[in-house]
Amino acid sequence: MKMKVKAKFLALLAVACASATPFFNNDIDIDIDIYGISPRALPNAPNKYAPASVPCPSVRPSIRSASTLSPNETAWLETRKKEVVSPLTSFLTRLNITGFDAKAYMQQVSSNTSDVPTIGIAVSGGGYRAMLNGAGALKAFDGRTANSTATGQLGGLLQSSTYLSALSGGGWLVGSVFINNFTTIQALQNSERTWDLRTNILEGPDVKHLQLLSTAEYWTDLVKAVHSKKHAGFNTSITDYWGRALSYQFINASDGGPSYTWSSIAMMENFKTGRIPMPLLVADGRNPGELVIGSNSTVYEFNPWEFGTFDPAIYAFAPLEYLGSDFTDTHNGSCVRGFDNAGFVMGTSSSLFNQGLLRLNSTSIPETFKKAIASILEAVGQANDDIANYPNPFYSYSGSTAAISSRRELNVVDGGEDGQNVPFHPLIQPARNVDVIFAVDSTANIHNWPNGKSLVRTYERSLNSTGVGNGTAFPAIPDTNTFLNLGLNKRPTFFGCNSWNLTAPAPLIVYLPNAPYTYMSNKSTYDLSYSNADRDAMIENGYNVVTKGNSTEDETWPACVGCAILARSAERTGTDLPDLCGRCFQRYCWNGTLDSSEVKDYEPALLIRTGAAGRVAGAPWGVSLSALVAWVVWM
Ligand SMILES: *[C@@H]1O[C@H](CO)[C@@H](O)[C@H](O)[C@H]1NC(C)=O
Ligand SMILES: *[C@@H]1O[C@H](CO)[C@@H](O)[C@H](O)[C@H]1NC(C)=O
Ligand SMILES: *[C@@H]1O[C@H](CO)[C@@H](O)[C@H](O)[C@H]1NC(C)=O
Ligand SMILES: *[C@@H]1O[C@H](CO)[C@@H](O)[C@H](O)[C@H]1NC(C)=O
Ligand SMILES: *[C@@H]1O[C@H](CO)[C@@H](O)[C@H](O)[C@H]1NC(C)=O
Ligand SMILES: *[C@@H]1O[C@H](CO)[C@@H](O)[C@H](O)[C@H]1NC(C)=O
Ligand SMILES: *[C@@H]1O[C@H](CO)[C@@H](O)[C@H](O)[C@H]1NC(C)=O
Ligand SMILES: *[C@@H]1O[C@H](CO)[C@@H](O)[C@H](O)[C@H]1NC(C)=O
Ligand SMILES: *[C@@H]1O[C@H](CO)[C@@H](O)[C@H](O)[C@H]1NC(C)=O
Ligand SMILES: *[C@@H]1O[C@H](CO)[C@@H](O)[C@H](O)[C@H]1NC(C)=O
Ligand SMILES: *[C@@H]1O[C@H](CO)[C@@H](O)[C@H](O)[C@H]1NC(C)=O
Ligand SMILES: CC(=O)N[C@H]1CO[C@H](CO)[C@@H](O)[C@@H]1O
Repeated sequence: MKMKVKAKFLALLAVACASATPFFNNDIDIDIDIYGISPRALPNAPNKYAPASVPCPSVRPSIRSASTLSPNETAWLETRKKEVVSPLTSFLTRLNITGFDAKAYMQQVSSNTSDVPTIGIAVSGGGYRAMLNGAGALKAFDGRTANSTATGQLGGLLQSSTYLSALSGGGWLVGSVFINNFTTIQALQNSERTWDLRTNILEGPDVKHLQLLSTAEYWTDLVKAVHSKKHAGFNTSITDYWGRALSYQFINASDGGPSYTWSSIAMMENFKTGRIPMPLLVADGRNPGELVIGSNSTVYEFNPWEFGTFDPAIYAFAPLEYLGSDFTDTHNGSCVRGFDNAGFVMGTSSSLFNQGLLRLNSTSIPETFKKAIASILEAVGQANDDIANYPNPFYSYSGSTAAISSRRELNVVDGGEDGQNVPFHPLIQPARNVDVIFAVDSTANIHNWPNGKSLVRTYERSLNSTGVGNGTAFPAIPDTNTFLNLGLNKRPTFFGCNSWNLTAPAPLIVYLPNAPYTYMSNKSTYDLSYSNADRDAMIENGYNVVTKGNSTEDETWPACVGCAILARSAERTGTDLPDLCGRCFQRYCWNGTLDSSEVKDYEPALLIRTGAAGRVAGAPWGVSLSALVAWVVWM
């Protein structure tokens, strides 16, 4: 059976490749809202997936130093800061912080926007597990979710946030939400054209009856798109195929929306007017043959306007819309647009999964099929199969190191490869002044549960403040054994409660580790298909993780979330928080205690065993079936 599945797929690949041309005649690109999701931002690329030369705008796009935020972000923040006042006031009021007049406080601080709490949300990587667990968190934080504004729930936090960062599988979540016009998780679940994870991504979407798309046609489309980029003169890599494939699952548009760009988010009406948070995707830098370790990686961000990094090796940003252009001082030709394809950006941040595509080739399959694959995926060395090729925007940029400025190409890899799998980096930049970060961690450390390692990595990196940390600060984080021994990976934990114990201003971290509330959500990172029931149970579990089972585990949890949000702001304004907050910090803050003794194992059981989700989790089929599917396809 195993062989048969592979052979079938490879045969289709061969067909797609050999007979590519006849399929290349349906260029109709229609986006009609027939599935309940509004058409999203802007399909504004000049030539679909292929980047194209365009006249440069009157002010030539250029590289700028990272010493300040971009003028675009600075202007947007002004707008956003005013917009969050109303949702944050309602949210804090609903949280029922006894002894604290949220309305009066918000009224007081709204006269000076720098006193208003700046909230960030960070969603970790970890494949579909991370996407779905993160989706549960966002669904719980989203005031548009049914019942989320009821007592004991956290709806409204998303509307009160300024930043939403993600990487890898978390990036699939954030990309799905933003590219589809800041849609809701429920809409992504309901739509027939998004988040259908029942079929493996290699076979294409299971909407054949709607799109008349067979697996062969699907692959033909992927190949056609990537070749169009190549013919436009750009180096391609496996990440291009991967990004195209992801788009069919995440972008609600014909042919996986080849014209949607990440930079078009900046042009969305609700974003421009500051009504939704700013999305940030994270990726790492790595040159061929190099190792990236947490303490010396270059961490890039894609924000709606720019691509670049605050790290000292580059310390610069390039205009995202014009990525692929020649930014050297002497250049005066045309510019390039359309390089920042939304799927390609999501694919870049999750390029670790490219290895799945390659593994197919390294088996005992007939030679003809291997050749077909080789011509599709191109010959890349095993060591570089996770690399996304970018024309180096920092080529000859004098502010970057010689190792960077001398390269024509920039190699960008999965944002989790340095072990910092929770994308704190953009949110701990001093220029952004974030007060509190809700960190949703779905990392696979021990039996696919997190053990705090991602936080340890970010903490260690921040300790080299004059080096690679470049002025960032992070609260003290204990070792991973302490996480397990004290159960800090099982329930929400706050880090950095005592700002006097910090070496420099740093946000308070509300750590929200993936844990089994109503479902055993420790699915393998390489589980690449989920039934709708499993998908929804994962999302519901994520919802319960961040709300502590809608506060059934602790009825003061919502108020404690409020205290965490207010902590830094109250300090700035010299405001005393009520006794309730003191009790919250006593309960949820890590207080410096260590227990580093060796941990034998960690296999938690379900916390809440009620409802349909609990029953699904109890059935052995849920886990073994998806594991089997993954094995059949990938091994
Ligand atoms: C995006 O969503 C907003 C809010 O729901 C809506 O007002 C707007 O019309 C939508 N934009 C598009 C292009 O569909
Ligand atoms: C970013 O700011 C520049 C001016 O500083 C402006 O020309 C450009 O239109 C802005 N970009 C967006 C997407 O708003
Ligand atoms: C608010 O909290 C108090 C105790 O701190 C509790 O008595 C009251 O019922 C709560 N109100 C709501 C609406 O949950
Ligand atoms: C606004 O608040 C910040 C931080 O609390 C303070 O530094 C600044 O002086 C205030 N600005 C005004 C105009 O009061
Ligand atoms: C919302 O709450 C109502 C009343 O408690 C309940 O009937 C309904 O099923 C809930 N909806 C969801 C989506 O939980
Ligand atoms: C990071 O450290 C490793 C091991 O010391 C080294 O091989 C690599 O070149 C370094 N990478 C960067 C970006 O400095
Ligand atoms: C896959 O196998 C073919 C045939 O053996 C080979 O030519 C090609 O280089 C391989 N591709 C990769 C990416 O290893
Ligand atoms: C700090 O970073 C600098 C530059 O990246 C590096 O040379 C130095 O070895 C680092 N120090 C530590 C203690 O890691
Ligand atoms: C919490 O509320 C959400 C949405 O109403 C629901 O899906 C979930 O099952 C609830 N959790 C518990 C433990 O009842
Ligand atoms: C710190 O927390 C540990 C458990 O995590 C607890 O045993 C200890 O009593 C706490 N210490 C203080 C001073 O609160
Ligand atoms: C306070 O800071 C020290 C030194 O950075 C650290 O070892 C300790 O764990 C911190 N305590 C808390 C509660 O964060
Ligand atoms: C705060 C801090 O150390 N900033 C430095 C970050 O890196 C750039 C480039 O090396 C320096 O110019 C900044 O001073």
